[in-house]
Amino acid sequence: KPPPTASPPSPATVKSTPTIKPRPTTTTVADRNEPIKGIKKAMVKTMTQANTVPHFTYCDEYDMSQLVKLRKQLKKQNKDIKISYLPFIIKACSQALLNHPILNAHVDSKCENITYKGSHNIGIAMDTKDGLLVPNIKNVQQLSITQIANELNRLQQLGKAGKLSTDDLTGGTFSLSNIGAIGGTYAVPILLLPEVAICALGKIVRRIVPDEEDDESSSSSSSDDEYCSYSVRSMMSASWSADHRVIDGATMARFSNELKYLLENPLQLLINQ
Ligand code: CAO
Repeated sequence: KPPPTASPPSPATVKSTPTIKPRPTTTTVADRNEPIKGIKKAMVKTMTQANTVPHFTYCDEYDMSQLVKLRKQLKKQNKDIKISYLPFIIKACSQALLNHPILNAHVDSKCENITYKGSHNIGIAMDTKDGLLVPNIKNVQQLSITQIANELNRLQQLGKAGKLSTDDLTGGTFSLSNIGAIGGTYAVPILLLPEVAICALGKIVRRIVPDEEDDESSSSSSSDDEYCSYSVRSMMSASWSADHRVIDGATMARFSNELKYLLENPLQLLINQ
């Protein structure tokens, strides 16, 4: 008799301490075959196609300390609010895209035309009970951070229930994959064609980071010939993949610098929204 199929844990329940299964009592367990169908089959097709496009990956780290503080304050003042980091990141991406419309574009299958998309329909990779799905939040450029949070919660609930609609799953123009919600520092994401850019966000981790300028409030250590001041910061990696046929590294770097500025100065993000 084949062993029961384990359904993947829902992302919100995945904690850093995994549940380790006890050692099996039987000496051998039979192999099990499973046909690849449904969403998994769709993933075979989309990923294989995407892998024919020359990608490059660009990585940076963003200091999320101020945003972590801001979200903590918000949650303290509004006990019922469900807001993760993603709504801020999604809004910041949209604000940065306004200056870099080439990253919110589609390329046709023969790579003969670029369509600069008018709406920022930002796709969010979701680890749903059916597997990897990427629903998108429509017209992010017009939404407030709270509206984005509500929409994200709606999509997450539908994903959990296996009820995402075709409308939710189509029309994306740019994508984010928050693998850090589960764990991990870096991931090389694969494009979701015909989009031209996608980012994998790592887990926000507290790290000792040297200060750029001397800051009397921070801790310090000294060695024989070197003085260094440092702080404990909440750092997040961002790994971008882009379609290298139409996007160059400099464009990606400029966009990422702008996003970094907005996330590291969240008041700027709030003023602009
Ligand atoms: N670093 C640290 N903490 C994070 C985090 C990160 N990068 N991302 C989320 N968290 C925190 C949230 O703030 C939340 O904490 P609180 O309970 O204190 O509010 C908790 O982790 C759970 O977050 P969440 O998963 O409910 O919410 P989210 O909006 O950040 O992400 C979703 C939603 C659907 C994108 C996510 O659950 C998910 O499925 N991620 C996996 C994506 C994936 O599989 N990518 C790979 C694609 S390629 O195979």
